[in-house]
Amino acid sequence: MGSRFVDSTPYRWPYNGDLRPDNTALIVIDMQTDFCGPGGYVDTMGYDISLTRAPIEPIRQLLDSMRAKNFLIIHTREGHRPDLADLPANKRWRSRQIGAGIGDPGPCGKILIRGEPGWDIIPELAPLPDEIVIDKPGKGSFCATDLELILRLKGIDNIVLTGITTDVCVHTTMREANDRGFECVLVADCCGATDINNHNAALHMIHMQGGVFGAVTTSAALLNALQENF
Ligand code: C5J
Repeated sequence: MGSRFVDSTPYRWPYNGDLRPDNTALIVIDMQTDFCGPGGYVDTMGYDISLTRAPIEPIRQLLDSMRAKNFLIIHTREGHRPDLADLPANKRWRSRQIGAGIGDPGPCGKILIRGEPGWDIIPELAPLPDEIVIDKPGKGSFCATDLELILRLKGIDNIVLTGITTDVCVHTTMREANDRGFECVLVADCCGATDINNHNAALHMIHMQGGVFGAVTTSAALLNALQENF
C-alpha cells in the first residue's frame, strides 16, 4: 500500500496509493481536428465544437506537468486505412446518414482517414517525437491495437484518461482498461463530449458501484497531487 493519492470521487485514486511515474500513464484520446477542429468530422455533423475544444488547455497543462515528471505519455488517433479495409460497412453507412460519411471528402480531407489533415492531432497537443501514438480503427483504444502489450511491457498499473469524447472513445477505453485490471481515473475537465448531458452522464456512471470503472478527478486535483508528491 502506497501513500500517494489524488483527490477524486467516489474514492481517492489510485485505490492502493501506489502512484509513481514508472507505473502510471497519461492517455490523451483522439484530440484530432476531426473531433475538435473547424471543418472536421464533428463539425461537419453539426455539433458544437466548443464542447470538444474545452479540454485543450487543461490537457496542455497536464501534459506539461506529466512530461516534466517523466510519466509515460500515450496519444491515440481514431481513423481508417485509406483503402477502407478496416472500416465496417455499418459505421460508414451510419456516418453518411448524418452527412459526414467516413472516407468521403470534406473540408479537412477525407473524413477520419489516416494521413488526411483532419485526422491529425491538433498542433496545440502534438505528440513529442518520443511519445507513443496508437492508431485505432474503433472507439476503444485496446481494440485492434498494441496498446495493452505496450502498457504491460512498460509496467503500467495506473491510467489517467483525457481526451474526446467523454461518452464514446474515452468511456470505451476506460471500460476496456478496467476489465484488463488497470486502475483508471478520468480527468473531467480534460474531457469533452458532443453533448453536455452525455458528458455529465458519463461521469455519473463511473460513480456507481463504488467506482464501477475507476474514479473521476479534475486537472487541478491531479496537478496538486503531482506537485506535492513528485
Ligand atoms: C467518436 C470519439 N465520438 N473519439 N469518437 O466517434 O469519441
